[in-house]
Amino acid sequence: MVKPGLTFSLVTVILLAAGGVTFSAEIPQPQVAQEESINSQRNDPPPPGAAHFQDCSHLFPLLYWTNAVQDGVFPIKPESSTDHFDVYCDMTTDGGGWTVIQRRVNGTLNFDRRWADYKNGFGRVEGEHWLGLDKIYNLTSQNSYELYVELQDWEGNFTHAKYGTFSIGDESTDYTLNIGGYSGDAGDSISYHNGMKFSARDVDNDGWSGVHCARWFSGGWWYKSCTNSALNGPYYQPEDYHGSATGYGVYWHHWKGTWYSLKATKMMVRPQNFIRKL
Ligand SMILES: *[C@@H]1O[C@H](CO)[C@@H](O)[C@H](O)[C@H]1NC(C)=O
Ligand SMILES: *[C@@H]1O[C@H](CO)[C@@H](O)[C@H](O)[C@H]1NC(C)=O
Ligand SMILES: *[C@@H]1O[C@H](CO)[C@@H](O)[C@H](O)[C@H]1NC(C)=O
Ligand SMILES: [Ca+2]
Repeated sequence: MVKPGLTFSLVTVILLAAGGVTFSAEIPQPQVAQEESINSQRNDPPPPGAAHFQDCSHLFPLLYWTNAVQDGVFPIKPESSTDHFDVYCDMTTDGGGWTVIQRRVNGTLNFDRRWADYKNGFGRVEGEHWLGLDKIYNLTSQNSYELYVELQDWEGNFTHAKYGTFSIGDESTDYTLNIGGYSGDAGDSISYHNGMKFSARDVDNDGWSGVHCARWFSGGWWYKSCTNSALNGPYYQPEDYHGSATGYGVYWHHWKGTWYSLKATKMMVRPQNFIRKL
């Protein structure tokens, strides 16, 4: 079934159908310094058809029809965005169609950053990155979105938390979090933050006067007083982490308790009305 209004060119279909090649290789990538790839707007013309996709869920049917469903990097253009930008699409987890907004895998990227970086995004979408609050706002304001949080510990266990409602406000609201409808097996460590503004190491919008939660937890988040989760917290190898003696790491209270720093995290969004069966 084709979504009304979904348009793409035959050229794109043929490229994607060619198979055996990664998608990111088929779509020209800008040659930019590692830390700057998310910040730089792409001024090159979008690949044929690509700019019509508002998020990864809109791209999913095309991959499905061409028997080419797999994760990869694609350019998208939310309705309100002036230009297209690259995102990582998770097309395999829980039915696919997910646009990744945050990813930790090995601690290569520093997440203890200022407001401007959290606003604009940092890292490379192929690896560790924060997509950026403006882009997350533009994505989640064009439809009703859900959030999927995937977590991994150091013993190879995966778990997840899913939220049926997820959006953030624009910068005039300090990217206020709107979240609810938890399900999953990770435990709910974000609902506590519903309605909170975003904070970073140079901006204290949390709910605890006298404490700067973003500095204490060393990463941007929607802190209250202070938090049940800090997925942008400092990354530790297991041999370097000694619980309370070390301090908070990549933190999700309701799965592993307070003094455990996770190995990997992924946050991703998808419209609530996404239907996998075509
Ligand atoms: C987000 O949308 C606003 C319009 O609401 C637009 O001015 C801005 O450029 C967009 N930002 C991004 C990163 O797409
Ligand atoms: C960390 O992960 C990224 C993305 O998968 C990869 O490019 C990079 O080489 C890794 N770095 C280390 C030190 O393992
Ligand atoms: C993680 O996996 C290990 C072994 O692989 C298992 O013993 C342990 O119970 C698991 N822990 C959780 C929290 O799932
Ligand atoms: Ca405070």
